[in-house]
Amino acid sequence: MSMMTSDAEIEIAGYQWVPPFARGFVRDLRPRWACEEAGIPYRERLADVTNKPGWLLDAQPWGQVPIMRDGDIRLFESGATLLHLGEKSETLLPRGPQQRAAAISWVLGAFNSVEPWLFEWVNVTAFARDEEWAKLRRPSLEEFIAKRLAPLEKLLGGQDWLGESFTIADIAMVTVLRAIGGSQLLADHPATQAYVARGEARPAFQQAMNDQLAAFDRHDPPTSMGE
Ligand SMILES: N[C@@H](CCC(=O)N[C@@H](CS)C(=O)NCC(=O)O)C(=O)O
Repeated sequence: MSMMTSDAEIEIAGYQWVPPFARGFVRDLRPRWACEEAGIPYRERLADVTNKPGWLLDAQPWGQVPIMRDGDIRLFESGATLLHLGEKSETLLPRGPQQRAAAISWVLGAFNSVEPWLFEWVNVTAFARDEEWAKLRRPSLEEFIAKRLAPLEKLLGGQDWLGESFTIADIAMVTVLRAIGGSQLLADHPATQAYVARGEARPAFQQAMNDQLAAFDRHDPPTSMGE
């Protein structure tokens, strides 16, 4: 069941249209997914990525999504939205002190210690793939990423989620790892690959994804960016 409803306290901002390659990867997926897991109602507010509105530029230093409102409270950074939603729901963030500390640590670990390298990998293998520097960088980057994946592979070989139960740590890590979905790099780490698939198979993930994609279907591409 979609938790989207027009009169919800929580507002999550995303884009009304993005090019096909970006669909399903826009980071408002993270708080949407968290709301679906916890049964927290939210409303969406959609911006034009080619002509960003003042409300987005004013609320996010780099004019990016997601941003979130909760009544009068305004937040930016997808990680901050997950931590904020975690405070509202024990399903998302366990209350036991050690489990809670571990979940928060993994959220930051996903965004600080893993995501930057995977972001660079997408750059090197897709956006800049024809550049000489990208070809030169790829082997050492992949070697480095493998070192970041090794401890995950070990942990996830023995358990389904990063902690004792599914938490915002898994929303963070699964959405980060999806950047290398379908790559040999991920296939070389079968337990981690299975973990990503497990996350993506959750009904809450599917609902969040469907709701993000539905917005793109409702909007025409901006005139400056035909498909
Ligand atoms: N670290 C930020 C990254 C946000 C981000 O990269 N947003 C992308 C969409 S996934 C965006 O708005 N890109 C358009 C732009 O930068 O102009 C977060 O996690 O919230």
